[in-house]
Amino acid sequence: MLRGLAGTWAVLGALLWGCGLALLQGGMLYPQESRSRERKELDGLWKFRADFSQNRRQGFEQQWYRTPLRESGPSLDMPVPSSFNDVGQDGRLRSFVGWVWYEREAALPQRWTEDLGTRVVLRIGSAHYYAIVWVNGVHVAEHEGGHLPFEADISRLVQSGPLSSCRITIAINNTLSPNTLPPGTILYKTDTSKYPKGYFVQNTNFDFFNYAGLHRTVLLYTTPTAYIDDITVATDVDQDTGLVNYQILVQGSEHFQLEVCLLDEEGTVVAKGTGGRGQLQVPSAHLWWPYLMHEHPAYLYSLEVKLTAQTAAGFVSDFYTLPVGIRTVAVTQSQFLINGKPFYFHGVNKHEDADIRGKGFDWPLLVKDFNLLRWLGANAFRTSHYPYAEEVMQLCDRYGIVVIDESPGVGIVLAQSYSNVSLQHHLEVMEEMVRRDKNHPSVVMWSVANEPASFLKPAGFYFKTLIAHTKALDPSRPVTFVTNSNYEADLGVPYVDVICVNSYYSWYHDYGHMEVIQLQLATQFESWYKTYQKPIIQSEYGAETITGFHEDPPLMFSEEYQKGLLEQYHVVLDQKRKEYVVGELIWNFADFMTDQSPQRPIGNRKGIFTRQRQPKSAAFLLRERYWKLANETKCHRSAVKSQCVGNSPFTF
Ligand code: GCB
Repeated sequence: MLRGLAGTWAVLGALLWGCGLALLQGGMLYPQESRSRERKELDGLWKFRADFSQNRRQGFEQQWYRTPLRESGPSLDMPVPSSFNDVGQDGRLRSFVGWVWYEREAALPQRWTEDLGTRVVLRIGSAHYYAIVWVNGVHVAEHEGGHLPFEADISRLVQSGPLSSCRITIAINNTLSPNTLPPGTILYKTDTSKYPKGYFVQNTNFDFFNYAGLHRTVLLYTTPTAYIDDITVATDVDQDTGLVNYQILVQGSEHFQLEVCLLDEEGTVVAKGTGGRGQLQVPSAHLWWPYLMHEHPAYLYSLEVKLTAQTAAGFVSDFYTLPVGIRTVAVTQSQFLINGKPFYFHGVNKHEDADIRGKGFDWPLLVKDFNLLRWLGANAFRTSHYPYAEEVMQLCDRYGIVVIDESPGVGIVLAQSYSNVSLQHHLEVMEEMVRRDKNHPSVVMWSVANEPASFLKPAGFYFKTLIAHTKALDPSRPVTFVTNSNYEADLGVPYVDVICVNSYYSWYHDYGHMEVIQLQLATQFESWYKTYQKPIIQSEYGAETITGFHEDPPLMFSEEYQKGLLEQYHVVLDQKRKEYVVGELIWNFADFMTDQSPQRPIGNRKGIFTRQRQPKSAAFLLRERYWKLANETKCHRSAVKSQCVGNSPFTF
């Protein structure tokens, strides 16, 4: 039964396409400029105030959203996008839990406020965690969840009077409870001999700092009042013909025409269609291949969509262009196939994390990270442990970096976090995530969670429901969650397509004993495979390493120990990848910030790069390995084996 599920999955995917995503209300297309659309970023300095009052509710009691923030008290300058935690000198703000208030005046182009045929939308890329938004004191949106975008149509508000600007106020609460994703608990310390009155701490069960604030761009954009609300593409390949199945949703008019046009990278039209749903056929299609798997990886077509709609004001047009990569994904009992060829994930786990800005989006950091990934020869990463910025996904599409797209379901370990309330929220988060990322060819698998207590009784129903829901939303991709439970006790793994397993042999146990790694890792793989006959990814492994610490023979925390531990893993990975192991993702790409604890010397140091993105010795080891693996893949496929010489990074 289990084996059957994995095997038929690819076929079912194609058949079910079109029924998927029915549950989602409305689209969340990336806001882009076009002939019919403008965008105005509101990045820069915002006014900011943390509500330090005892109950953290002074802002609501005094209605800070009603008037400019400067009128209700002092405020700070706060950069957006950025976490608020690390930019100041006030230690209380770094660890603040509760409501913070952001405010910004935006000047609006005259046409936006006067042309009633224009729709003005406020879009917030990521506000961690719960956000309430007002425009000119009027409540316009509320959103739960820190890593996915949300929007409000503010046309009526900005077009109802002679306005040239609008005041945007956003209150954000970073408190995590057993029902949020990720979950957390607030613990009140009531022993007055030890703690002041009302003292509480935020506890979490994940290993990264709970940075908060406006982490991604806040912007205003326009569309006509009749507009392209959503586009869904799912691609397939028949012999050498690429098939692009598309579905387009329109809002604002019932009387409209849609024209679609697919262009290749040279700008030549290769296929055309009309209507809200259809299939485009591309003879001799250039497929989207992962980095290092093809001479021309990451080939992207452009799907140009034109809407012509009748509105009360006459005919309007809307234009949207979606990058499209034609590729297939399938899973067998022992392989992960991209375009029908075995794909081996050799890559990293990441975090959105850096000095000062915390989780704030930053272009230089992003470009540096992608340059490092390509230098390393990494062909994949997992968005551990939450969805990353949309711009990250776009670069993955463009560079051919394959993504396991993970939800913020990290640290689900309390019984309460398996309640119906939690499950309902998790289902909604998956809807938002699939809605946002469904069209990225780089995304090849959804991960619904990381290291949940999947041995607890309710975990079976929880993961069965969650995975089924995700598959209903998107039948075209496999679904997994990342486990560290025992293979006999795990109640969620029966429902995944690929088993992703984390282990830290000779790190969290058998400290210093690297000699046990090979046996323990081989046992791990064999146990899982014998039980499930599904492909396996080593989704985390690694060792804490303080850059510049050297010990030979290797001791824990030294660069030599990190290298040595990795080498032991690689011996077994090299055996098992010939059988059913389909990937290895190092923990972690770079050092990152965590909560303070005796095990974390200013954050987690398992990066192969420092937090400032400088390589540790292990980075060079992995670089050699990843390029070698890439060369091997190429050699397997190459008709002329003599083209593959040596293992040097520079032969590819
Ligand atoms: C894990 C977690 C990851 C941690 C890592 C560690 O298993 O998935 O979030 O940071 O271990 O370093 O302990």
